[in-house]
Amino acid sequence: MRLGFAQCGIAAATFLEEEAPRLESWLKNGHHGQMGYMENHFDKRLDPRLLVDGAKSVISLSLNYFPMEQQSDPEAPRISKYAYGQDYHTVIKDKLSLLLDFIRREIGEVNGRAFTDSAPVLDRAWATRAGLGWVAKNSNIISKKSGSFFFIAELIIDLELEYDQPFATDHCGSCTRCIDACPTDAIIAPAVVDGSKCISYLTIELKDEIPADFSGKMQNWMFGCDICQDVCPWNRFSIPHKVDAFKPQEQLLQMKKEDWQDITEDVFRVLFKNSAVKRTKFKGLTRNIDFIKVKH
Ligand code: B12
Ligand code: SF4
Ligand code: SF4
Repeated sequence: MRLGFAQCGIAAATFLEEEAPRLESWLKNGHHGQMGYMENHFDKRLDPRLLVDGAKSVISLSLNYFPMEQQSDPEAPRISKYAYGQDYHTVIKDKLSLLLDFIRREIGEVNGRAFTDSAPVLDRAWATRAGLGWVAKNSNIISKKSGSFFFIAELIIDLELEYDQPFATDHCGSCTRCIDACPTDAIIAPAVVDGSKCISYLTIELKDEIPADFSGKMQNWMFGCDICQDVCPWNRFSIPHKVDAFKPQEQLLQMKKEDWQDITEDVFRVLFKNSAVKRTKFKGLTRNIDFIKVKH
């Protein structure tokens, strides 16, 4: 695809019947922790027709973010691969708006909206329905071709299209590597993650202090966590992305353990100018660095 998306599939815009009780019990059990936004728009999250007038189709797209580069100091606090470059929300929204323009030029007036991550849309449920991959035990969508290091985005439009077959098979088999490797036991059952225990939540979403129970369990992650994907055999097939905007700054890769511990707000601003890491703010990132400083 010219816009750089790796996969594309289409599903009919209908009510997500199977997912409704799963989402409800996830929320009831408090697995969203302090992510209050997950409690909002319950009905919209399960029915795209409530988000876009006359919605008929959900076009799901995946964008690879697997980086070629790594942080050079193995002792440096770790940043999740998805946040190495520029904020994916902006990068993907720009691509989706080009795609919507293209559809409008080719077909005519189409009512549609672009979504990725932040809206009340169950990105993973739509990706499986569109045939992009299966919901794996670590709850990520895995593609047989490329593993799981990709973002998911949607265009919800009022055009009826030809629909893909949902991805109905599971290729995790008897493997449990991700469940065994998760240091905080956040994967409480196959495909169910207690968000409030996930390092990604603790380092990015949680606004308070990180609870002491997690001391010694963070495995040096200061922003996000890739463990359950790094150990997954399907990610042996990951190939580096070709998105210039996702390329990390050299300075970010070269930062040593001590540089992170001494980071100033000015350096933070330069390093993370257009990055998703800005979400934690300087205060959040330094809280994380301090938390893992003594014991990982
Ligand atoms: C909230 C959130 C989080 C929370 C909670 C995670 C979670 N598992 O729910 C936290 C902060 C912990 C988090 C972490 C991460 N996240 Co996040 N997150 C989201 C967000 C905003 C909502 C997810 C959600 O609705 N959760 C509620 C649960 C109930 O829904 P769900 O996990 O999607 O599961 C549904 C399906 O799995 C379905 N299902 C289908 N078949 C089956 C079978 C069974 C047996 C079961 C039980 C369920 C099931 O049921 C569920 C309800 O519909 C989405 C973006 C979006 N708008 O969808 C990104 C998203 C899921 N995150 C993403 C990423 C990349 C991550 C991280 C890898 C980031 C990182 N490196 O730190 C980690 C991975 C952690 C993990 N193992 O899940 C990507 C996943 C891409 C992919 N390939 O799957 C998404 C889709 C963002 C995007 N647009 O690309 N995330
Ligand atoms: S991202 Fe890390 S903490 Fe979260 S479920 Fe995966 S391994 Fe566990
Ligand atoms: S590590 Fe194993 S169980 Fe976990 S997602 Fe990968 S294949 Fe599935």
